[in-house]
Amino acid sequence: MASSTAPLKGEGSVTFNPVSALDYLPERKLRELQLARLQSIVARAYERVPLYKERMNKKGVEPKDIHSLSDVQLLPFTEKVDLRDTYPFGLFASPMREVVRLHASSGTTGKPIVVAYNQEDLRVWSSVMARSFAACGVDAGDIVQNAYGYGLFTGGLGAHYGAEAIGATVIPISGGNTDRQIMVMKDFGVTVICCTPSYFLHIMERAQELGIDLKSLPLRVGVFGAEPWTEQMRRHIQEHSGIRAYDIYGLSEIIGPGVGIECEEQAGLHIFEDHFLLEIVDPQTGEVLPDGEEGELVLTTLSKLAMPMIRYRTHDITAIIPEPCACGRTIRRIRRIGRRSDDMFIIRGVNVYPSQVEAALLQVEGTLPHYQIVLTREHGLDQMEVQVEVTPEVFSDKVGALEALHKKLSSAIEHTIGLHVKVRLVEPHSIKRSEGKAKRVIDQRDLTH
Ligand code: DLL
Repeated sequence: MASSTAPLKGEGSVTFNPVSALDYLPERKLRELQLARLQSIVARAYERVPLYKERMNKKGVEPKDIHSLSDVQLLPFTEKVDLRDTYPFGLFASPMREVVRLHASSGTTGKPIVVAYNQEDLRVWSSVMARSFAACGVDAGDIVQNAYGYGLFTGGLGAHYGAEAIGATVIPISGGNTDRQIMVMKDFGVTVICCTPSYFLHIMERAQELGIDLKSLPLRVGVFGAEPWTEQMRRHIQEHSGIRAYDIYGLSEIIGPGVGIECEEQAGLHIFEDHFLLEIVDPQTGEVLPDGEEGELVLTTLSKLAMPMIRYRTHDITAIIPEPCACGRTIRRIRRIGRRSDDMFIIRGVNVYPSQVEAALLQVEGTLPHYQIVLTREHGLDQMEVQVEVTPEVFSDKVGALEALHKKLSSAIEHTIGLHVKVRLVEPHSIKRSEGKAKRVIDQRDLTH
């Protein structure tokens, strides 16, 4: 008779081996694997998705023309608007009965974009997320509080299955209800938190108000992503909460979280190159740039079956780090994504990115990392106001301290962006906190005039 602890039929070991050999393949092997997968995914896309076939025919290229990895450059780009134009299911390469999951990402305007997974795609997604957790030192002994939103957003379920795959204990708490997050973190002995960096700031602040010192808890790792954040922000988080904060990157169109992550070196994000082919292109011309140069990240999914993405323009700005990483992984790294080519705004002719403002603010003592940028237009002239919260000590201090701080901030921002802008010091708590992706820029300009 089978013992009661024997696995049931079809039930194997569910625990993923965290040290994935795929992270350490010899360069030549990795490129061979990429090429074989590229050839097969391009053929699949061509045969099954009318938009790809049409575009490739127009460029006079066929799947059989892909002989080397650089032949990817023969292929047409795919853009977010292509997902919108084919809404909801037009880019699917699997019949609906094979599709087992849909996610959607809402844009700022109009209809969301819809993405699809079949069983194999979900397996790949769990495995890249498992490798992501492993890269930042998370393992079966960890208790993971998953505060990414569950639902159509890919963050929740993506992190969930990856953490389960390495055998960690997952708490599927989702985002929001910050007091409960803190109670759970404390009472369940949480060691790993997953959420956006801006939401973690909110958790830190609330914990302090409740008199809970995060440094005294077992919490040791944060897996933060889904929005841009800076090195200065990492430093702030690590210093004030006593954890190691890792940057994780991904996007719904490609798979969700798990396209890349930092390892324990915290020196750039390793991309899981066996599943995602990366290129950096000039955002204006689309021309491929050499390694090390900054440009727009373009990704091709090498194994996604239900919805392959060919040369997808992410609009995320980064660069390939050509040097090998000290951790020994052979999959290459990209620099932290500080900005998108489309989150830039132009003030009086100067290009400004929110991340530049964040970096400048966090250099100055006496402010809190809660800020927003308000754009207005007065008498036809663009105005930019940076609202930043100050610490309660500074706020309750004499006017002198506030004035000195104001001066320091104005000059730090001016120094970084080359423009003199309005700075408004605001009371602690007056800026809306985010539970997911933070909205840093409020554009009140009426651009129709
Ligand atoms: O944000 C997937 C995700 C969930 C990533 C949880 C990491 C953690 P989308 O909602 O489709 O997917 O948004 C994708 O968010 O193109 C970037 O502009 C931005 N983004 C994601 N991760 C980072 C990051 C998820 N680590 C878009 N740094 C991407 C900077 C990021 N920006």
